Amino acid sequence: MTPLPGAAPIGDRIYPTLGQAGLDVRHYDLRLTVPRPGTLELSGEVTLTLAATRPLSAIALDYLGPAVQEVRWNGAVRAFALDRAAGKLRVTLPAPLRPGEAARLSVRYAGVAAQVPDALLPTGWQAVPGKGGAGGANYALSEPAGTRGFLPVNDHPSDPATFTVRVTVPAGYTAAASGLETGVADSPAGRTFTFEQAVPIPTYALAIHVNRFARVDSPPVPVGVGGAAVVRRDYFPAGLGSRETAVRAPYRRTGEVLEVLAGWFGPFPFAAHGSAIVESGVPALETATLNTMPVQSSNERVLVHETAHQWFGDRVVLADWSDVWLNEGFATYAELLWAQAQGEDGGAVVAGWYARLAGRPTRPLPATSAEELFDRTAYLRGALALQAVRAEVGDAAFRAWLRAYVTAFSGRPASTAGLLDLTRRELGARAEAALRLWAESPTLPPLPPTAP
Ligand code: LEU
Repeated sequence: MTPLPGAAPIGDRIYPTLGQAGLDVRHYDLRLTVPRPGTLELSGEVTLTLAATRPLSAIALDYLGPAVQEVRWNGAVRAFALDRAAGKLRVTLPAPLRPGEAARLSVRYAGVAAQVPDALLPTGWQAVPGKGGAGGANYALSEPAGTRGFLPVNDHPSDPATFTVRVTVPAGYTAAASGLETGVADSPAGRTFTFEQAVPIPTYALAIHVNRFARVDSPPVPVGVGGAAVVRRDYFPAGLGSRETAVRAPYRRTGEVLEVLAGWFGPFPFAAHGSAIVESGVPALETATLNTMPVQSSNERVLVHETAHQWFGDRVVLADWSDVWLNEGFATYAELLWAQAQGEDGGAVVAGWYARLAGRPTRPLPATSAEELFDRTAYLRGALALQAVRAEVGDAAFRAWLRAYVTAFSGRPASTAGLLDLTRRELGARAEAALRLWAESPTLPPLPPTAP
């Protein structure tokens, strides 16, 4: 189907249908009701505050979720077309939206959330049925493009936005979401938890959890922007039984993890940080301010990895999914920085990464298919590329370069080309060449040295 004029997708190299070119969603104000946790039933009302970077005659949001009941444009009811095959909710505008104008688009919907299939796993809204008559749980696990299964969005990381999320759940349940909790209110519909995510994040990084949780608050750590105190809270499912002590243990070190990583990457970019633990066999995900952590991934290494993604992925955002190594390589590299801060042998970590790549097919860092996005190249070759830069310039310049990258690309789409340019400017041609070899060579470059 040809897109409406003025509603072309962004043109992602891996997911060419995602997003709308020229659309800039500034804010999502979401009310979500989860009437029966553990099922996929939900209803939602979302108002997008949006702007255009080129004249738009129509809005085409990514959406695969429950039936749409009503769409409003600046408060007035408006016709819409739900194109299930294309995964788009299209609204033709009464007059083109011009650059510099802001508008509000509201969507009301209810029914059953769709799981969005991807190369690795079903993404989007997840349901964990309760055991033995007990209530179940729900959470979002949306990388790369699952948010559209339960929320109409401009579902591409190059358009990060702020969020207000209000989640209404039955009595006895707790909702958690990205950002600071700003209110809890009871009504006949249940209990409503409100969260403000005041710094823009990509749509896939939005955390939403519903469960019978124990919330554990910990002392804030002053590693935020300008020394701001970062609020800390973790959510543990009730009923972990004999596993509880082991599952909770790594999260006691979240404050130290923040301190070590902020020492390298610069201030923590958000107002809060912690983790919400889920009981299902999914991979961990770096949902903003609240890592989504499966029980079986509840260890320090994964906690460090997902926490590093708060800088790389959640604050520094991707221009294109093909460059996802910029997320995974930096987050994997953080595992080495943490190990070294614990007095461990960094050389062994780096050699271990290299051994897992040697003697197998390899590829340049930019991915060319969805199957490649989360492979060993993205994680391990990505991390080794950073070690090659560090080996070239030493720790002090490497630290300054990491911070310069975060500063230059906070809330701005990053790419391999952008990082190479920044490297040349900050560190010179030799460091750029070292990085470029790892980014572009069809073969595996030699093992970079590790200082003792
Ligand atoms: N970004 C995740 C990670 O931290 C992986 C994703 C496939 C859920 O490794």
